[in-house]
Amino acid sequence: MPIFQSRHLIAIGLAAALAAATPPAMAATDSDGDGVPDAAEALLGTDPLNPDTDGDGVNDLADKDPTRAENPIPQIGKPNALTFTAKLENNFDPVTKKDVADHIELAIANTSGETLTDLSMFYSLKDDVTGKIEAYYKPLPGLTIDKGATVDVNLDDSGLPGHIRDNPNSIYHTSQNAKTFTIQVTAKGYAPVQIEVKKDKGGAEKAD
Ligand SMILES: [Ca+2]
Ligand SMILES: [Ca+2]
Ligand SMILES: [Ca+2]
Repeated sequence: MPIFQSRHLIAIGLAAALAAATPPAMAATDSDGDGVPDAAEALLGTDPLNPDTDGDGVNDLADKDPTRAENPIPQIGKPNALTFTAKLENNFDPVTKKDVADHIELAIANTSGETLTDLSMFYSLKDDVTGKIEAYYKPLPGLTIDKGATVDVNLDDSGLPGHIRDNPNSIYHTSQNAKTFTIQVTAKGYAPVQIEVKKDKGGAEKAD
C-alpha cells in the first residue's frame, strides 16, 4: 500500500474514533441537571425537566427505579376529609369549551367542615397488557380548599395555576394499552382517600 494511502486511512480511522468519542451536542444536554442526559431520560421513561421524576426524594440518576416511588402518605388519620373523582381521557376545557390533550385531572371536594391545606397525592398506573407499573408522589403546594368547595387539579406541563407537572415520558403518554390507575389524595391530619380508575386503550394525546 502506498504511504499516502496508508496515512489517509489512518486519518479516516482517527476521525471516526474521535466522532464516536464526542457525542452530539443534544446527547450531552441535561436540562434538569440530574446527571441523566435528555436523550437518555426518554429511553429511561423519566422526565427531562424534573430531576426526581417519581417524587421519592432520590434523583433520577441515583434512583434504582426512577418511575416507581413508594407511597409516603401515612395510611392513618381523621376520616371524611374529602371526596374526589378523576378523569384520564377526553378532557374538556370549560373556559374555551374545546377538547384538550388527555391528562390526569382530579376534582377534589372538601367535605371536612374546615379548610384543607397541605394536600398531596400518590398514584400508580399499571399497563394492563405489559404489567409495567409506575408510581408517583405529588405534593400539591399552595393548594387550599375552603369548607364545602371543590377544586380541580390538572397534571400537565401547562404551567398554569392548579396545574402540576406530569412526566411526558410516562407510559400514560407513551403506551396505547389500557391502564389501571390507583389514586390517593390526602390533606394534613386526615386519612387518605383512594379510588381506582380505568383508562381505555388508545393514545393519550388522541381522541379515543
Ligand atoms: Ca436530566
Ligand atoms: Ca430527570
Ligand atoms: Ca426518584
